Amino acid sequence: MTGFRRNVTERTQDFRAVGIAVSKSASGFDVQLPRSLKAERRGDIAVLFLARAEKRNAIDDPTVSGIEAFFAALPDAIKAVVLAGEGDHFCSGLDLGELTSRDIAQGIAHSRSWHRAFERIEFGKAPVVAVLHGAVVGGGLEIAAACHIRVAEASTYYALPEGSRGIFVGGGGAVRLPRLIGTARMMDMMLTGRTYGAEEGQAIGISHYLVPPGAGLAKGIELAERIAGNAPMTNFAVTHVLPRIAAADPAGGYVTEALISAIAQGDDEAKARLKAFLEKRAPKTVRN
Ligand code: 1HE
Repeated sequence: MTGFRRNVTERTQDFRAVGIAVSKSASGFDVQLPRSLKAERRGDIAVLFLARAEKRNAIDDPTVSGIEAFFAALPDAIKAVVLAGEGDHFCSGLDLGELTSRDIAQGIAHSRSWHRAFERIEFGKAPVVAVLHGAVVGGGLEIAAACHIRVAEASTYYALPEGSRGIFVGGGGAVRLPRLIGTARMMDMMLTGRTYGAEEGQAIGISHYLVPPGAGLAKGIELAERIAGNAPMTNFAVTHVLPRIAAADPAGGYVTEALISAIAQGDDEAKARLKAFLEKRAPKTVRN
């Protein structure tokens, strides 16, 4: 049994313990997803849809567990993932209906379950491109922030309505969003209910790409295909090591950078790609 297969088996037992059925699904993934999630495979790209449009893709407990299970069991052959939402909105955040019955200890456990699931996105096996449209609010913005690349359609808007609901972010937003947009902007969004439209979101760095209505998925897949074409070691270095270097003290960061750059460079894939360039078989770096 390979290491990866063994990990999946162990995780499978964990997911059975929390009530997620695990089996080889029709779409070719090792996870039976809750009804609120749908997965498709397009070659070496996986597309995961938040599929609870009737509740504006509000994230309930089965969805959180399903996200964790999906990313944990991602096949080795999948080189990049696209995360999108069905219906008119990407995601309306936490399922507010579940909130009223939780005590404090359950609230902590719930927040930690989001942390685990989103950590699987941020530090998983493959880079993730989020395709955003409509409401990207509360936990919706938190899950978008856990992805590596964000494509926003023109209908996208961002909000953190936690302030007005009497709650606080709990899906890692307090860590990820200040890094993305700054603590001051996040404070403004939470204290005053300020929203940002798609163009403003692009200007302040929430999204990397701004596209016309309906063009998000195609753009997300195009980017995922480009990502999938990179050397796996480079994708690992960018998604797992770069954020750790960025969060490290500079002295530790420089050493880690030297180590990972030597590791990437020493990989056969890097050698083959450099040789291809020097032999004029690889594309030049031109403006795209
Ligand atoms: C929901 C949710 C939800 C919709 N939880 N059920 N998030 C929010 O505070 C945002 C709350 N949602 C909204 O403000 C609006 O629904 C939207 C602007 C996103 C969309 O409006 P609209 O007019 O298209 O839909 P709707 O009529 O408001 O909602 C349709 C249904 O979805 C309706 O249920 P129905 O049974 O009456 O049909 C809504 O109740 C339901 N719905 N959003 C539960 N969020 C880890 S901590 C994270 C903390 C947070 O995320 S706080 C932010 C929560």
